[in-house]
Amino acid sequence: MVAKTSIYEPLTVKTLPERLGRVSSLEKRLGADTGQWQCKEVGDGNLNLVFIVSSPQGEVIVKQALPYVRLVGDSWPLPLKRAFFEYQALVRQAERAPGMVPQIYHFDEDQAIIVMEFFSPHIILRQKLMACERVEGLAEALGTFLARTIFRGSDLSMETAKRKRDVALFVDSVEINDITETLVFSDPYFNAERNHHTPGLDSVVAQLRADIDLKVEAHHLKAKFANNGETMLHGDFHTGSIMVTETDTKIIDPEFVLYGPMGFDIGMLLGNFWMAYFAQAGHGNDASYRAWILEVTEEIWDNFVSEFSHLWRTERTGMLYEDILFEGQPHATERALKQRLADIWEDMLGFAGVEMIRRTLSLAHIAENDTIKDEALRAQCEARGLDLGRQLVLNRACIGDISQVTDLAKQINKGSSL
Ligand code: SR1
Ligand code: MG
Repeated sequence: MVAKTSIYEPLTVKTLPERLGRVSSLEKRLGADTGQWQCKEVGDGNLNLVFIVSSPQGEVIVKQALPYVRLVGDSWPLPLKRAFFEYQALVRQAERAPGMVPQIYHFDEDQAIIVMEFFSPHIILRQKLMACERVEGLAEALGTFLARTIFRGSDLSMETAKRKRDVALFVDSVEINDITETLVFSDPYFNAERNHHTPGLDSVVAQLRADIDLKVEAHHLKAKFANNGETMLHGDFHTGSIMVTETDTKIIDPEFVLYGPMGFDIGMLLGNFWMAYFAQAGHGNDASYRAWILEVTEEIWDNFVSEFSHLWRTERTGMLYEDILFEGQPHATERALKQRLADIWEDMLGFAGVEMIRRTLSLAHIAENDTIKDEALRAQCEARGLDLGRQLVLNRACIGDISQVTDLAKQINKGSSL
């Protein structure tokens, strides 16, 4: 029997009700009368179409991949299969960290469409950080999510054949991985075509690109990213992939999913918090709010360590550090756990550093900096981020704990990195 396929066509607010009106899972949530459906295209990311579809009965999100990078246009083609990888990632994240990611209502592979739960009244965390608003329980939610997905997607937990099949599945996301490999680890270190930066940074950028040690270290991190498939990562875990209310935290958008090093998601996340900290000078600049951002970074790491350690002690069912070799002897694995955490810590610092550099010099920047209208002030905030990013990459083996990064960030924030 030949599989049924349908020719891909991008949705519009006009065609969506008619095209999705007969999907039973949508009918169940929105009602059968598509005349009552309201569609709004809200995609503000770099890649996809995103619609909020509402009716008197309910609301859903409809996300559709475009066959190119939306930020750049059709001169940069990008395969639709990323929707398939996102779908597969969401299924796995929901199993490993229940309640943290949107429920999937419908998936159409040919049309690259995922229909999923709409989180309301949540907003993107980046917006919250720019509005200087706190989120209760943020660090605990993020640290725990990271530990659960990182631990449970690895050989520490999974049945090894299953993990190997997953590695093979996600390794096919070549073009998406290429975006990260290029934009994060290579482009910032030379005058790449898609780069751009705030003009006031010219001399800092020249110094940074002349820093061969930095380039070499960034490339060691690239090798680790590309060749060290330790666990299933979200792959794009910045503050734009997190939705929050005052008291609730959810994770979205894992289309950059890949098997990679355990420190990557945490590094990307903390790097984005540290940039948000420096950007505060352009968003209210309240000392207690700045302190809160740094507290959150410390607590994310602490929560990650504590949940990861708990899972290590209670759920180590995979082929690594088997019970029979350790507790069974009896030789506790505490030493091995400490060493694994030390490796993750060092990688995390390096990935945070390269993320801070790429979000300032490469293609996709962060709203916290982009929305600072005063160019001189923006350059100062960005220069401080570059300063910390560079130090994290170069000195990652000598930074002992997270309070040292907090102190360094505070010290950099007092001076001029220009
Ligand atoms: C061309 S895509 C640029 C960036 O947007 C995504 O959110 C990822 O962060 C990617 O690096
Ligand atoms: Mg995204």
